[in-house]
Amino acid sequence: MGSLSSRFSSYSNSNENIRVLMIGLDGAGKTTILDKIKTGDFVSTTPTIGWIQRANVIHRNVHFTVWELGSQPAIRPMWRLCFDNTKALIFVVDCNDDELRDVPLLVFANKSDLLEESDTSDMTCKLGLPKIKNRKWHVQSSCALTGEGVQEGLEWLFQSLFVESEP
Ligand code: G3D
Ligand code: MG
Repeated sequence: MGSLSSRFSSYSNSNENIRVLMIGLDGAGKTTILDKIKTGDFVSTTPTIGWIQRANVIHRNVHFTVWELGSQPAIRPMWRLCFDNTKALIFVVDCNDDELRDVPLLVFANKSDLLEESDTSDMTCKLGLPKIKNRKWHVQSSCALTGEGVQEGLEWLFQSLFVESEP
């Protein structure tokens, strides 16, 4: 593996496209972000193709292709078709979603059986969860195959919904 600068220059000196997938709930603003990318000064536009939309962008001399994937349940099985050679993922959240604004957030750090250590603190920081102040959140290590951690996660939800909110 090369250094950061050599990897950067190999991308910026080539015509290789960095493939990025953009997902998120319906209405989160994905298409708007994609449109913004398309109408920027440094962007070439491309047509919409059904459940998937694309925008090309050159940022710091590197070519990115951002694909917005539709989020309807019928479409989600097709996401996997786009995974090949994907280098990054963008997840768009509507931070003004009033209906979900205060609800507790449970993150299952699943497939913990595939890790030697199931320490979730690193992932918790990478997800930026400690910065969330307006809702309760919890990361639960789990293995859905054995059920390990699943009940614990539900118990946390129960506690945060019914016990801790009691006067
Ligand atoms: P999606 O592609 O994720 O389904 P869209 O979402 O890009 O279609 O956006 C859904 C709605 O959110 C649109 O409004 C859009 O204008 C609005 N929207 C997107 N980004 C923002 C933002 O940053 N701020 C605000 N205030 N609205 C935003 P409509 O009314 O067209 O449904
Ligand atoms: Mg859209």
